[in-house]
Amino acid sequence: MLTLNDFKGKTPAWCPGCGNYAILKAFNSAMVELGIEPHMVVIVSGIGQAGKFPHYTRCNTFNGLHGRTLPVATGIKLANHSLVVFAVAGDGDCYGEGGNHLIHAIRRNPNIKLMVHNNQVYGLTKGQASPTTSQGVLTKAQPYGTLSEPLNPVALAIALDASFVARGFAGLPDDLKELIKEAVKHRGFSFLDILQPCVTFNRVNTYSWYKERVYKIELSHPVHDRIKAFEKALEWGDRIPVGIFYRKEKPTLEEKIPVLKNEPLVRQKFDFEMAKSLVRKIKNVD
Ligand SMILES: Cc1ncc(C[n+]2csc(CCOP(=O)(O)OP(=O)(O)O)c2C)c(N)n1
Ligand code: SF4
Repeated sequence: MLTLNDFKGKTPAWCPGCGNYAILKAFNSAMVELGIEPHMVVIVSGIGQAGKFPHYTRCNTFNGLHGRTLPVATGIKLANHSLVVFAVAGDGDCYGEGGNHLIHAIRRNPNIKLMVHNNQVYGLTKGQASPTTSQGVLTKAQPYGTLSEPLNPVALAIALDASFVARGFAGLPDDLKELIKEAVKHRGFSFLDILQPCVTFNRVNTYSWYKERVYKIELSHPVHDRIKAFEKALEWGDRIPVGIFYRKEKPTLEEKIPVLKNEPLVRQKFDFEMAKSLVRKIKNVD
């Protein structure tokens, strides 16, 4: 029987109290409860505090360039779609450096699970403003206040008609675990924005700041209604909703590719003669 010990990785080097610990525990517990063994999982990350996540659990991992988690995760899923593929990123990593990849991953709808550790700062590089920092917030790099308006990632995902859009909070770890389980069970691209207090560099969006505002989305919320989901996504301020905003059934990228119908690409026999003839055709030597 699977236990949390099966997912035990290296000891985290995160600051004591960092919201990342709760996300790690919620992830490991979700895998145990779903009965998914570590060798069936691949976690892809980029650079940052969130980017270290795969080292602290025990699964297959790929730690790549800042902002490039989604194309790598998509490639892995296409090579072997029997694996459970996660992309893990910080808000800077996913909404800043990797923002363009987020848009196109949503359009393609690969069956991969994205967890964004949204601490509203660039944590690893000492707390400068990220795309989700509120306007006016002072940081060491923005001593006169952040100039730009913040990005609303949940509203963006719904506007792009993503097939699963949810927001979790590190201060509600049991609910977060359930959201991760729902994201895994969803057939298609699952987008999970996770509010993660950075206790060292974000002195505005603290645990208590969130606890005063975060509320769970009502059971009556119609998750298949895109307009209602969008209205809910625009709530940010005195009240911040967490839970599943939007859900839609649509074909995944893998399902749209005929060659993947029979079995994962990685198990298919490579037809060397056909490859040679294709190369000849491309080079125009036939
Ligand atoms: C292309 C590129 N730009 C900038 C950096 C420098 N850099 C490394 S980590 C980091 C911040 C990471 O912040 P975020 O993605 O929000 O993750 P967190 O550390 O907060 O989890 C930056 C800017 C880099 N490594 N590569
Ligand atoms: S700097 Fe912030 S995000 Fe990084 S480990 Fe410390 S508390 Fe966590």
